[in-house]
Amino acid sequence: MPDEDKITELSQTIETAVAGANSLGELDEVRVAALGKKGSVSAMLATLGKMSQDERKIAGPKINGLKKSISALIDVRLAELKTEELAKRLASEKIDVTLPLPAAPVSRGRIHPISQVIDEITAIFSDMGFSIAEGPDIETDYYNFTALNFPKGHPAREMHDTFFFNPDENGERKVLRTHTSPVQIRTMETQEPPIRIVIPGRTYRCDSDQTHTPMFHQVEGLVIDKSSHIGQLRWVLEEFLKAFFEVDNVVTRFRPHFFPFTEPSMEVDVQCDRSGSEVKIGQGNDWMEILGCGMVHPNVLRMSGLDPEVYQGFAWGIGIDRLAMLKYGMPDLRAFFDADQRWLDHYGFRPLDIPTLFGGLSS
Ligand code: 2NL
Repeated sequence: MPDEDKITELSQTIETAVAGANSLGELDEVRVAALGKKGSVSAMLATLGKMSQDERKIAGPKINGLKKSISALIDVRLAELKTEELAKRLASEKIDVTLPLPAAPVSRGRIHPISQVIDEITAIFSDMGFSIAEGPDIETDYYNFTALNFPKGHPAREMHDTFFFNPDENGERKVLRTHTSPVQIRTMETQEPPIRIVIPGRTYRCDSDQTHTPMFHQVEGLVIDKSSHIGQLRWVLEEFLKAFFEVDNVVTRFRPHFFPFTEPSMEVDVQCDRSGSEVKIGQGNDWMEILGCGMVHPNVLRMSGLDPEVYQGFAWGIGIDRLAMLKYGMPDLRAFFDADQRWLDHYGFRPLDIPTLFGGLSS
């Protein structure tokens, strides 16, 4: 049986340790060493089991008393230490509420000019009643060429600087689409006219120099109805150009051209002013080629399951990257794909400034 002295001695040792604990961590160590499963007080309590009943009657209340008093002591010291730590924090942590807030991630990020221009273009055409369509970047030879009236073996297939995949077991080569036109073919195959769609997306040609990148962006449009005509084509394109360049007037010039998928085919120039450092659309005496268009070739309609005696339509294609360079005065196409944070900080757009016709496209 532990005698009175031993209990007093243990009590004093623990009291000293509690008083000497100068942090919450240290105090917890003292608590575990005394009251924990393997603690000194617990060990003393365990000796009760080996005592006779008479001994236990005397020793029991004493050891339990020790446990209680130590517990209470620890609680008091705990409260003291907490108060001290809070006082220390209050003294050391000061907030200057007059400092400017650091920008939240959502406002620090920037939208790439190409994404911005795609959003602007889709906002304009949506407002005119067009739907937005998308399709795969990897296409079959059929959707990229055959269905678009490129005859098999026609040099135009090579002229597109196509990226070909290795032939499969049937000898068929998939391609990276050289234009977004395959999406129009897929739409004509599956949807009943009237069709009014625009297709923004990535396109690929094996070409790389100051004005060409192997991956670039295109937006194409397609309208199919029973009486679609070139007058409507011209209206749609001019309305688009005015809205996109945010000017009241554009003057266009339609020149005859050749594309396999349209007949007649045209290239469109816009009047512009090149006298300053930037090209200005809607004024001046120069011309600049901006897009290609035409009436959908009867062969293309037929191959997509539409009767050219019933339906006719028009289509156009525009390079998005050049449109972005023109509108936002970015001189070098290659910078678009350099992922240079400084460039993006300068030319990028704020994420919450979503382009709308009523709110302003680029304001
Ligand atoms: C250009 C010319 C053009 C089209 C794209 C098209 C698509 C179908 C049928 C007929 Cl499915 N045409 N697309 C038509 C004319 C021109 O793009 O120079 N783009 C940058």
